[in-house]
Amino acid sequence: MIWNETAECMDLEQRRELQGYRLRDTVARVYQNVEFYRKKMQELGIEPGDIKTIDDIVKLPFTTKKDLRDNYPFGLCAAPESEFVRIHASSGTTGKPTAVPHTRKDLDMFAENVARSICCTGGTSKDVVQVAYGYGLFTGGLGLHDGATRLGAAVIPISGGNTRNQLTLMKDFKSSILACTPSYAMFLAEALKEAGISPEELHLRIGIFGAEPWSDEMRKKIEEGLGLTAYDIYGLSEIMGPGVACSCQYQNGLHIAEDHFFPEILDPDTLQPVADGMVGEMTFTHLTKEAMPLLRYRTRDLCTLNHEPCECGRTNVRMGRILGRSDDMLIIRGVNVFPSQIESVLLEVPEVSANYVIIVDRQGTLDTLEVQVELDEKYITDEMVELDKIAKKIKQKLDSVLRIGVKITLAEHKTIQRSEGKAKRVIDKRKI
Ligand code: DLL
Repeated sequence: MIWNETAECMDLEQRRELQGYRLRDTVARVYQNVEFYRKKMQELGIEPGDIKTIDDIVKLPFTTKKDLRDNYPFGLCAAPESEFVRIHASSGTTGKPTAVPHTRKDLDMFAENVARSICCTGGTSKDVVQVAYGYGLFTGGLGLHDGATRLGAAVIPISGGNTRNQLTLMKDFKSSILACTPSYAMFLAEALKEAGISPEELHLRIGIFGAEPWSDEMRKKIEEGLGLTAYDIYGLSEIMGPGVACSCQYQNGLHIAEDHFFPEILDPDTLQPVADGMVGEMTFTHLTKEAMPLLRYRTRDLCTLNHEPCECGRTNVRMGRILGRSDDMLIIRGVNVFPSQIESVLLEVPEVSANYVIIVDRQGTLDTLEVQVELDEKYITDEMVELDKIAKKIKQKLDSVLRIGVKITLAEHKTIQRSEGKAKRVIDKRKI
């Protein structure tokens, strides 16, 4: 089912026209109402009249997380505060949070886009959606909640945590869709097994997972553990929340709601667009946002774009899985390392589980990289020779993928901390 066929299957030229029309409107509004953008555009020597088609987007200034912090809380808003109906906030790793207000129309657009995403995964009004993302300032809980409600599905607003209860309600209320972070989905799969419940006893058929990087290998493990088909949902508070993009049944990228958020993939150094299939930084421009429309917001998320039509019938552009963030890319002895590369290797090794932590340190002037990974419970053995063999196998694979030496530490089952929300998988002691 396609939720909004007109928008999602639109003829490409027609869509570009719509995007151009909406961009002109957005630029005129921010020029009129937001001093920050007026000044930036004046510095670049451009006026709203210079933006005629969507291709003119390249003339516009960029926006960064720092700009949001410098103008905290409402300095970048284009609508009066009296029109705000909800204010979300995202906590940064440093300093002040970022405030993200929404008008009534913004929340409507948010719910519409999440409903579209749920449909993209095959969800319908007959589904029972267990929303195990956190509710609150984080957009995961309320975002999925409003989207599922818009679709007409039944919502179980359980939020994250309370794992035992999650399993009980999942079984008793016949949840057919589970929405949470992929790391929490893994944890729920483990808890299910421990409780002696087989996935066949449940009614789960779809998982809508996102908010943190994960891999195709992790997807397969979750699907197996929970007996469902898992989909990737992407988004960020500054742009909206979940539902900016979502994967479809073909599992080959995430369709972006590009009639609302115009994506560009840029080389993070030159800020020039890169070709389809090349990795770069995802940048979004709001096309319909009222409260705080952002121009060319640099997300720091690294991924690819694919403009090829999709077999599902949607014509909107697809983004690849997030490979990492340019700001949490680790540079170890000069080599760029993404945690997702490490995860992909670990998940190919059947003797270990998907619970791992990456520890980066410095000895003297030399960076060190250690990966602690739990043994899968099926492979528990006290034989040192066996353990040594497993560690060596992982080390060889990782050394060749990353091209730097890695220390592997095998941990006993259930000794690495689990997470109910976004997992913290990297400890960089060099920064402490
Ligand atoms: O994580 C919104 C969200 C909620 C998305 C629920 C999906 C599901 P923030 O807390 O502002 O918003 O964090 C945004 O999380 O820039 C990415 O780095 C990361 N992220 C979000 N979705 C994915 C995903 C929400 N599917 C930041 N894969 C983004 C990888 C993701 N990373």
